[in-house]
Amino acid sequence: MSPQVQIYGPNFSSFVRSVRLVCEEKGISYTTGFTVNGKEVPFKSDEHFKLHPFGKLPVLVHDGATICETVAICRYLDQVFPGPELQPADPVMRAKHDQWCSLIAGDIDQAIVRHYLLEIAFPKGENGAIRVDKLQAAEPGVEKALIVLSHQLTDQQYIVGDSFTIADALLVPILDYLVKLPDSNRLVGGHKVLQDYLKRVAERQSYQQGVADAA
Ligand SMILES: N[C@@H](CCC(=O)N[C@@H](CS)C(=O)NCC(=O)O)C(=O)O
Repeated sequence: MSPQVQIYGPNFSSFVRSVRLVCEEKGISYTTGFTVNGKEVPFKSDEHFKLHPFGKLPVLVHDGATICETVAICRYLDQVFPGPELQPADPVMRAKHDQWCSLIAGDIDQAIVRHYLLEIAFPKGENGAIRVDKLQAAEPGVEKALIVLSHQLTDQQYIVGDSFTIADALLVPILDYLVKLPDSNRLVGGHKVLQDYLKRVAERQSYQQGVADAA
């Protein structure tokens, strides 16, 4: 088995960062970018749609296989590579873990990244202005997501217990972008549990190399 994987996608993508985090946690060597097997594959090109039917990122390339969808990629990496297990072994805990992966890569990503952060990062208003009405409309969804996450993290270190899992790898890049906003205190200031969680995560080497150095 090849010890190295390719992650198709840019380092600024929150989902690419999730895969980077998993690689860092497990000690897997990886590359990122728009090259697949030495060939440039432009975003949304026909070649890209062959890798992901909806032209999304990331896509994993490993040993002749291509795998799309972040959760599937992370589970594959956890299964085939040695290193710390990033999913609980107990069936109920595994199901709870999968439940949180689904919630984070689905509803929580939609509320925080797609509806809120992307409006700030890639504004679509007149002359490239941020559409303040869109941000205001998205804020209740962000607040709801933060309440749900705070509740889940109240009595435990990580999303499904006291060990870092794939669910955390999915969540950390999202929250990391949110707390780096200039007015993040307005949204995250009341969620000490989440701030403590991010402090804990930032002490991990995987965060430094998988997220902070990806900037
Ligand atoms: N369901 C996909 C979603 C991935 C996704 O939305 N990725 C973003 C980048 S972070 C993307 O590809 N955006 C381009 C688009 O939606 O066309 C997954 O979990 O991997």
